[in-house]
Amino acid sequence: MTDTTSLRDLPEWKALEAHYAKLKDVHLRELFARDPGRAEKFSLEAAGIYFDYSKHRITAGTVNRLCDLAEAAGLREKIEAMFTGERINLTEGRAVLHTALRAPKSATIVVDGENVVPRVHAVLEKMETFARKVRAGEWKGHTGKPVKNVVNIGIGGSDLGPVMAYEALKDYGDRGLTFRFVSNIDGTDFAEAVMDLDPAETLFIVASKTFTTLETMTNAGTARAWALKALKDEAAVARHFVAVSTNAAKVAEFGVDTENMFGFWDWVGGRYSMFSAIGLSTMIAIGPEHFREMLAGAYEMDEHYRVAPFEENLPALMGLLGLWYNDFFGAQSIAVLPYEQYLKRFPAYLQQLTMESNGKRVTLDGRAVDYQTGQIYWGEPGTNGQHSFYQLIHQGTKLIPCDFIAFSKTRHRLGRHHDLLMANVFAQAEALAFGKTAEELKAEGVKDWLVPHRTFEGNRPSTTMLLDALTPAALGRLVALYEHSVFTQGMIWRVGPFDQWGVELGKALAGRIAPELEAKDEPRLNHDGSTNALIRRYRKER
Ligand code: G6Q
Repeated sequence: MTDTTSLRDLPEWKALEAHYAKLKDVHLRELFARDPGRAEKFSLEAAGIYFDYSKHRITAGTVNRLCDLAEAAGLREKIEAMFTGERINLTEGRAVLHTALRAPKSATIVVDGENVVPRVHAVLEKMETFARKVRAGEWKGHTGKPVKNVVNIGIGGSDLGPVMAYEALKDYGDRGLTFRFVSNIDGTDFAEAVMDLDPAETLFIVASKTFTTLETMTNAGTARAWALKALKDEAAVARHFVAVSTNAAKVAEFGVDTENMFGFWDWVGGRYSMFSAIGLSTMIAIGPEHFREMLAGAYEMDEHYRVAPFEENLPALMGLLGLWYNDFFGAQSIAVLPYEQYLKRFPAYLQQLTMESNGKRVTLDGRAVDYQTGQIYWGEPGTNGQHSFYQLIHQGTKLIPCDFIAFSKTRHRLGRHHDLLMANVFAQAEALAFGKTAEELKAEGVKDWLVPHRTFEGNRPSTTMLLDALTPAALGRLVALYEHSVFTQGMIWRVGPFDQWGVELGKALAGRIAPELEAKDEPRLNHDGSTNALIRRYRKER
């Protein structure tokens, strides 16, 4: 494949276009009626995930053609390039090695002539020693009281993974410890997080890859002032603050002893960093053994992605199915619907992972794309979503493929709750796919004028992922599944999933306006009329 031709000129893309034209009006009812073996044919089990994709608007021919496109895009070689540490993050000149974070100690992954695996494991061991001390009450605060509260200060990739994992695995956690996550520059976030905490028992983890991010550094400064106001001694900083960063110089400048710094590397992207030292809060919450299980789960998915043929490869299939709807059916979004309360932050986590990665409009060689790239990911845990936005998915005018995520076992077997929860997830996927026809309604005696309102078109696609239980390993597998699905799509769309210039823009823009808001004398404003007026009004009212 030469990059001078558009993706849309590839014969494999054209084959999909022609195939789409034939399949677009075929109903899932018909596809299931035609093939009694469809459910078996289009379901897979790998790395502990039963992946039912039979309720998608596909045939065996669709899967073959999508896999041909992946081959033509050089996906196989690109996967290998990522896993072996090539600098595939071109715009930042970096390797992309979040997979090295979960590689076993015996693995060898070389970047710039150095095997990075021993460094990964050295940090893991340092985290473990620290986590054990905090969990055992041996990490004492400045006044000698053991630490009971852990506050993670970070934003974006340094927040969403840790808070999601904490919530997901809360029931594996030490309930004697309190965890809070502060991310927003809005002072309310910090104020509310510490309101009921005793500074003498509180440990702050300042998590920032760069240690320059405005929100995090502002919150960290506020945290230091809050702690010192009570503890009244600069020396307390060493007992109440630890840092997770790639930037030792900045950490030292902030006043954290670099002995209490947990490092990672430029080849770990922020939104891919929850398995690095950025996961320190997770490890303190669930303990080192469970953290290792989470890593092992992710590694299992990594190995599956690396070796399985695309037709049997969960992340590849997931990415290709997303692309099928995005680029051929014109679907703009995907709903992620975990039927598991502990995964309540999973959709928010995925939004960053997917949209910051593939929300790009130019290819890696800088040409504007002439096809759709990154989809909008959104969702809420079931069954709550059913009483809110599912209406639009069932009967609205938009096509929204759904990812249902469910678990056969619950941590809380209370009466019929779990069976009812599962009944709901199965029923939703069934109703979306098969709908309810006017004939069926009439046969039920529904009055004619009501029939259009109560008709469900169906033919709304979904994947159902069924896992045994939400364990640390299962969470690791799920996260790696989505990470690699994003990679699959990014490589086919030819975009760079590992940079985020849009985020950098935000960082720069706010820096320009802040002094204008804070200036004593009326500043000379050079923005557009709207922005100037907003700034003036705020200055008057603040
Ligand atoms: C993630 C993004 C972004 C980043 C935050 C925090 O991929 O780069 O969300 O994680 O901006 O950055 P720091 O960790 O450097 O504070």
